[in-house]
Amino acid sequence: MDDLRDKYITAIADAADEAALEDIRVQAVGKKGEISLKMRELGKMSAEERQTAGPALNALKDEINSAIAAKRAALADAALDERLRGEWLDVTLPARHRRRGTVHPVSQVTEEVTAIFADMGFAVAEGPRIDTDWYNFDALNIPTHHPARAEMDTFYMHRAEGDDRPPHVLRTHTSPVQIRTMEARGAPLRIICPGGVYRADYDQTHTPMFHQVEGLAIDRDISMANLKWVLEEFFAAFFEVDGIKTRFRASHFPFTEPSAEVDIQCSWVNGQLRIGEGDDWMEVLGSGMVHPKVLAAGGIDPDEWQGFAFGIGIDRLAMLKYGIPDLRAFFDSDLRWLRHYGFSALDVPTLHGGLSR
Ligand code: 2U9
Repeated sequence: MDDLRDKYITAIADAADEAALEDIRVQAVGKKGEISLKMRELGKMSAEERQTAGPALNALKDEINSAIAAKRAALADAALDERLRGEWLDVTLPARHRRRGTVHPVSQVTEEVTAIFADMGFAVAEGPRIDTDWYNFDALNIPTHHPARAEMDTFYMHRAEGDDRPPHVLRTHTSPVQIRTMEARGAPLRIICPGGVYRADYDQTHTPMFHQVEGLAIDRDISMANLKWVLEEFFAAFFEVDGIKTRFRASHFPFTEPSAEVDIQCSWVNGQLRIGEGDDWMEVLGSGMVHPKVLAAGGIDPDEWQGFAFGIGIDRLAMLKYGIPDLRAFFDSDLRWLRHYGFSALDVPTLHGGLSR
């Protein structure tokens, strides 16, 4: 019995892999294995011999089975160790430099604008790019036959004959997001709405999809003076020039009254634009006090609340700040262009770090 034990325990310890181990198991405790055959011989023994040989054989069988289970676990551990050694990766190595991606200028400028307005207490609100004509037009005081609808070169979603659901459009501005946020959250409110918008227009300064950020601040005593301060803070932070001069020119938008287009001080030196110096003016955005009808459409009582709103083109801001000449290149997906104008993924804009290091 001892010889049998030594033979199998040694063989199990020496087994190189799972297959060798299985061979040993079959040889020892399989149906026709050496120990199973010995157990069958118990019948031929005297009762006395059986009394000692029976339990001893059972104990040996148990010992061999446990040794096989332990060895199987050890082989699995060793296989896992081997695999982990092969798949080892140093996550502290620097990122590869070849074929690295870049942050698109539109994304970079959206982050910059968001950081500046967040610092002034504006939260970001988002909404659907496909919306009903009520949210995109009617709620903004642009009724069905208003010329502003025609001017916006709207993309209408296809509707089957007899479909009586309200017409849907690709939003022509982010303003429907403000209406939805007014409905959902009520006043007071201080939000910016960045995102893509759509108009059927295409030339050097227009693409059918472009980006806007619109702002809305509603409270009991908000005025144009608050608007002016917020915008001047924004220009100073965004263009990184202190005390930049602004000019508010009376204008007209259906959704604001009074309305103003806002210019910033600039100069042209040898065909190059310089912002924040000189005696020229550059138009950068539209703004005004929210029209009472628009407040009412958003479920806010215009006798109790008032607010300012403004709209800026993000792509245009990116062109101005980073000297990009043609808007169409933003959406060509030309990798050489993206590598030239794109930003490192690690260059996250923060106010304390300087927005455009
Ligand atoms: C609500 C109320 C008022 C948003 C405004 C403008 C003026 C504006 C243009 C700037 C350049 C669009 O991207 S652009 O072509 N926008 O001139 N936008 S006031 O007024 C709102 C918006 C929402 C509820």
